[in-house]
Amino acid sequence: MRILTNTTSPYARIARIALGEKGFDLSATEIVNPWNDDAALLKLNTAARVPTLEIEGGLPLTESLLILLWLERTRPEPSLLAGDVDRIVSLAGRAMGVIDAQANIVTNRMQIDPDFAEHRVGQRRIRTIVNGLAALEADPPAYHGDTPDIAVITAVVARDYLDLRFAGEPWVAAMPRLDALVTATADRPAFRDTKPYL
Ligand SMILES: N[C@@H](CCC(=O)N[C@@H](CS)C(=O)NCC(=O)O)C(=O)O
Repeated sequence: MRILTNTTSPYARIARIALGEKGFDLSATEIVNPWNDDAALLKLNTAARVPTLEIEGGLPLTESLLILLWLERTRPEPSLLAGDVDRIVSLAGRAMGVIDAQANIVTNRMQIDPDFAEHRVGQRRIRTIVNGLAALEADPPAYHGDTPDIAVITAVVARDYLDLRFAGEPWVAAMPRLDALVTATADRPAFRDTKPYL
């Protein structure tokens, strides 16, 4: 098994954390630049996006949440959905909304228009980030020190990605409870080894 990733993608980080928490060996991780149409990536994934996971037999798996679905089915323990599954999925959806808005702004700023965030759609994306993080801060996912569920994973990924890409923006608010979640999970190898960097 090998995973193609870059060092920044929140989607790839979600898959990598899940794989790590499930006990998969990620030494075959390959760093690629999806925007350069890396040949190995294009061969496996017509969308040329990370994460792309090549499983035994060479089959490519793509889409972070589908990779989580596949993982829960093929290696159920430890579960990333243990506990109140309704609440976990609901909170993870909220965090994914934040991550999608973050990635949308970053992509548009880098690839199309540095002023994207000033436009109407950019403003909507910022609103999603601000309101989504505020809601998660008001009612954060619970972490008890054992295997984190997907609500914890996605909330931590969203919080860390905010720091990576949006530090210093005027609309970024304090979020001590989400920061505490980041701190509480920081020493877990799956989180520590996938901390994003530019
Ligand atoms: N829905 C996909 C999104 C993956 C995605 O957009 N990855 C970005 C990096 S953050 C990428 O590879 N972008 C390259 C491109 O869009 O061409 C998932 O959940 O895995």
